[in-house]
Amino acid sequence: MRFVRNEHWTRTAELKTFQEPETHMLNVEQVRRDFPILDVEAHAGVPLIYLDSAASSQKPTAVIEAMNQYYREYNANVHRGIHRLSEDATNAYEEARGRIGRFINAPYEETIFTRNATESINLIAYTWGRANLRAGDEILTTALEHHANIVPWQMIAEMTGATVRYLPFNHEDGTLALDQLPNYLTERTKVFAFTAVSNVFGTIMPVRALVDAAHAVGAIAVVDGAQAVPHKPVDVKAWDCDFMAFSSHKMCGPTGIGILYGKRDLLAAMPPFMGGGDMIRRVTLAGSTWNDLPYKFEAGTPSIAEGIGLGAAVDYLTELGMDNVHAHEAFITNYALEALSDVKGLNIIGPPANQRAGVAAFTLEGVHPHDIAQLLDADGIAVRAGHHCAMPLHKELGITATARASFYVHTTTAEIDALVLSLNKARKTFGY
Ligand code: 7TS
Repeated sequence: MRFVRNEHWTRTAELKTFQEPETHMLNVEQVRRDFPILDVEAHAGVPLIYLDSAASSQKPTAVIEAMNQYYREYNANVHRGIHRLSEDATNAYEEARGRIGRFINAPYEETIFTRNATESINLIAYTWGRANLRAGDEILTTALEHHANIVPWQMIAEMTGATVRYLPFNHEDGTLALDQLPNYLTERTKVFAFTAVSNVFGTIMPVRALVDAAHAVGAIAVVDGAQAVPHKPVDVKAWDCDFMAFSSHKMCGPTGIGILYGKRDLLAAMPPFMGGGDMIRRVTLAGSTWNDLPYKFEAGTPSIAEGIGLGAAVDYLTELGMDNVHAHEAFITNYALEALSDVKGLNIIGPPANQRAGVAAFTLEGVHPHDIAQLLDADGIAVRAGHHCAMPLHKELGITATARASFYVHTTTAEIDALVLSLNKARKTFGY
């Protein structure tokens, strides 16, 4: 047992002692100095405890500065001018693409800039889906997905006459009901779209096994990597997935930019997503031909500062080491699950710590998740409350909402201790 004292807290709490794993190599105090927002007070005199990285991560100085530098020193459009600024901007933007691709082991021409994971999945549904799906075909996704991996498939099913099916999950631990997979993944299935990590349960999915199962019935495998790429090493070639989507803003990068990875042959055979500048080779009044990959899928002036910012985020995470990022989150998640289990009436949904990424969604008996979030906010603690864009998941569980704490490279055990104290306070406020 040890006593933990957090500057912000006037009382001390008795909490369990955890041994830091040997692979845990992040110097968290040093990491915290990289994030200027962590010095900002949530309210006057109340320090910020940011436990909402699964919704959007905070940004290190290196990312903010890379974007500032672009605007201050070489702001210009890319792929167009032959003047110095435009050349510098093009080089920085395209070099960022190369580094982002290497981060997930994707070749340059298979690394497509989009606005976010949502747009990446829509791009696949609208282009690959419209060209390849017809009545009688099935799209398989799962009942625990984020809406971004459900709604585009429903829309494309409506357009093509295909049917969407949903692999159930095990309610007690938030894992997929893999024993039922043969009933859902059949020769009618043309696409199997699933998340690598659940944004609510935190479940880490067996991606390679699911990809192999999809390929065994002749389906393509689409991986939603939005909650995976920011938190652990990801290698799209080792996964052998056909497509993978993720967002910059959840991995220390800016909003407004994301990535679609796709296998070259599939991308080459797909029609473009949007038409306009940059995505064409030649335009005549009679018709147009398309640019090479990856530009064929990138119509119009892109998010240049954001691409450069994501490149800086990838550099930052690479410098920390993704194995270390993952190890730190595993340590914090383990600590959090133990510490939260001491809060009376608190029920955490999802798997045990060893199968879970840095997410803990929970209910607290007698306190609505929105009230939890509001009471935590008064103590400077930022969590998300609601359905987390996973309404079917919550409906399956028979609940409307949960509160969710999520962790990242800067999360400390002291912050978890503060969360536990604040939740106990909330419980007492509501008379439980
Ligand atoms: N897929 C998963 C698994 C996600 O968690 C999210 C965002 C998305 C896709 C969509 O990402 P976007 O950047 O395109 O919006 N998840 C959350 C969340 O859990 N809380 O806020 C956003």
